[in-house]
Amino acid sequence: MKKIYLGIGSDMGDRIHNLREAVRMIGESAGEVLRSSRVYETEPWGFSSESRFLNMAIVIESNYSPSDLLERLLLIEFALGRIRSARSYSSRVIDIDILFYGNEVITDGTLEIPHPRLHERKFVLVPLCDIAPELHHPVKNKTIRELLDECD
Ligand code: PH2
Ligand code: MG
Ligand code: MG
Repeated sequence: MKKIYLGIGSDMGDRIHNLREAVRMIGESAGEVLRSSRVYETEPWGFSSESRFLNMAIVIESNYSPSDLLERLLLIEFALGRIRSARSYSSRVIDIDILFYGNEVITDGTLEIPHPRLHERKFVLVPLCDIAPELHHPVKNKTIRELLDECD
């Protein structure tokens, strides 16, 4: 069993409902949900938009391989009505990102774990710090709390 940290965000529709449904469906088809962070309202990062996000982080326990897990998370996004746009960042009903997969470092085209931009993003680090302040980033070689302290 691996401990896997996920970041979840929504800035369209009934945002809190979208987060709750995502967590419920992750528990049903991806792994056991061990802990959930609080939910934070955040400004859009990296693009401009009228709407604010709700963001949270959870940790699950699962035996699925990273690619099988990713496939399941994409199916959940799709089931909740996510339509992927050609633009890199845009508003979305739901986004579920794999932040950490155990302490593994994975780079194979579609999958990059740990998530390559998590250390730049307070909307990821703040919720993550709720549930795993001492979690060690295997590439940055720092804890989540340290990464959050350094993030501007
Ligand atoms: N996700 C992005 C880009 N920008 N900004 C906020 N506040 N929250 C997000 O979840 C988010 C974002 C790409 O996935
Ligand atoms: Mg994302
Ligand atoms: Mg994503």
